[in-house]
Amino acid sequence: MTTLPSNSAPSNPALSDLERIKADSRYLRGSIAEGLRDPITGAISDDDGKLLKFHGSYQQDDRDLRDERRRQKLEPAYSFMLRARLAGGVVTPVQWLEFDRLAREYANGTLRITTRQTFQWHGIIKRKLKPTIAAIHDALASTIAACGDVVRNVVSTPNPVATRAHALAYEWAAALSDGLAPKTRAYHEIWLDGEALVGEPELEPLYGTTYLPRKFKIGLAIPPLNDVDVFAQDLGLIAIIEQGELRGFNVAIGGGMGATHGDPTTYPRLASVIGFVPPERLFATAEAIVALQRDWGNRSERKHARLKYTLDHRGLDAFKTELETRLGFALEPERAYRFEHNGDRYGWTEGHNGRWHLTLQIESGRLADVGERRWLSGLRELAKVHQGDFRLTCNQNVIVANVREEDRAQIDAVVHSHGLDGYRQRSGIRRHAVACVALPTCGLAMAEAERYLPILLDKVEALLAEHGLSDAPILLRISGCPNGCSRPYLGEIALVGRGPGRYDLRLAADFSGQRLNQVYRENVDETAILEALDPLFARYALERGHGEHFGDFLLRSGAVAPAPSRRIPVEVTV
Ligand code: SRM
Ligand code: SF4
Repeated sequence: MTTLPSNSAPSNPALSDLERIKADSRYLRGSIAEGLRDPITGAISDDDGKLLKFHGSYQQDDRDLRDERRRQKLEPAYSFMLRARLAGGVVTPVQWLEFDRLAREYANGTLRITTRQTFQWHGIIKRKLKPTIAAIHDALASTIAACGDVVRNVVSTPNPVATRAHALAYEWAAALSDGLAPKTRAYHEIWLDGEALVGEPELEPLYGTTYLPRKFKIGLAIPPLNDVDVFAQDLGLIAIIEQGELRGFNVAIGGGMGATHGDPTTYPRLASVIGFVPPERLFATAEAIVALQRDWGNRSERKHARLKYTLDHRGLDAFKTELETRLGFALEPERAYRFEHNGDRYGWTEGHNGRWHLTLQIESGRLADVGERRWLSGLRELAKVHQGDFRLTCNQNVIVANVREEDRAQIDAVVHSHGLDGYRQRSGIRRHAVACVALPTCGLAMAEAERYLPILLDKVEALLAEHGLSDAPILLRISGCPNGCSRPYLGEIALVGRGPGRYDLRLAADFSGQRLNQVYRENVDETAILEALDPLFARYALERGHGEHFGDFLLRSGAVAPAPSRRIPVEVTV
């Protein structure tokens, strides 16, 4: 008798409710248009809320106000988060000025750079959603498929022109983002008053009527920089550049961060490298991987629907064999590569074409004007004078890119006058810290992240200073829940929210996004976190090797034991 593993779906599982919603939605239309016109409520229906994600928006409510509004018998303070689809995080100055205007006129007065190098606007009320999306469209950008069960915004190493091959790699990322986007006309009809199709069949050749089982993320890295965290992607592409020429891409599949506390059948996983393809085979390969996940992914249990679970349940070899059969060619053996780090390089760098690029640190990606920090205004002023473009990074920072030598002084002056040059003085850990949004907008947050990061950093910095470690570059990541939007499982130090003021403390990832960390203390408060870190910093200060990073030290010294290997049951068909 064959027993099914506990995390596999039953043999005839019912489809998840979202599969019904997608199938009935007429290619993502649902009744969104009608719901937007309903003046009685600031919300839309549950089903439409799920479909709205495919259009790039989430219905949220201000969680700081929930209890008070409940007491006053008012409906929650509903608003909408909107996310742009910006392949490779490229933004022109004209677009920047428009996005900034939308932030101030329609949203909560802030622009939020995300860990997938795009913008989010928070706090847009229902009747402003349509004009905001229309304005984004007029600025030659879109929000389609920024969320939902589709291929999301394709991320790419942002530093634009270190070599000509870097620019080419970015073009591939943009081509994948465009080519794998949904084709439904629903977006145009609902948001842009496009004509409804009459009599003509809707074409959605890749996705069909039910789209993918779950979100699908693609990222492209150019070694030695792993600034997109390529192993956290469903499909990670590692550009292989030899003698300045782009030869092709190593293909890595099945990365993902999301997990659920207390459920060992969910887990973060690093992508597995399965081979190499030359550039001319990239698109077909990516499309075939997406299509195979469309066909094999779990449509009953959304918790197990990402590609990582498809691979672990069906077997990596079985997936690769089916992929190559569908493609009609075999992937070549993977090529050698080496990553050095997954952070950003702050300050000025020179590109291959004599233009300059200035990377600025934006703490938690939040562009706002608060006190002395005039970051939203500063970037607006830069956009007014800048002749090149901007690049958002997956570490929530921004690069003022393609600056002429003669314009650098002017850029520096604006940066300085708006307090945007703080990266120069910040400690090593602050320069490498990433936090997800969490409260008050994220409906899934269990603990604070973005708002808590500066408070936590002050205390951790004080400890590091006591041990003479202020300059040590240590990757710190904090997420308000185990979904892992700041990719916390790749932090040398990470806090993953469990409840108000309580976190799992995880330690000992590496410095280049190639090793997951592990739980060191479960469900602890700030005092316990600092007490746990203090002796580890003391040992690191005294015992570290030359250039040895904190995460590597913790493992080598035995302060943290190596992670036990996880046994993943392969699903057996009975
Ligand atoms: Fe995320 C859900 C914010 C990157 C894994 N994520 C959410 C939602 C939409 C909450 C929700 O479903 O109601 C959050 C909205 C918060 C808010 O108020 O803005 C949210 N995720 C974010 C952002 C804004 C975090 C940030 O601080 O920058 C990032 C936006 C990316 C973008 O521009 O597209 C963001 N999310 C990520 C990443 C990192 C990445 O992709 O490199 C991950 C981990 C990688 C992965 O996908 O495995 C991530 N987000 C999740 C998950 C867990 C998915 C899973 O497989 O279990 C959820 C929950 C879900 O999908 O059910 C989630
Ligand atoms: Fe929200 Fe959790 Fe993602 Fe943070 S990690 S933004 S709390 S879903």
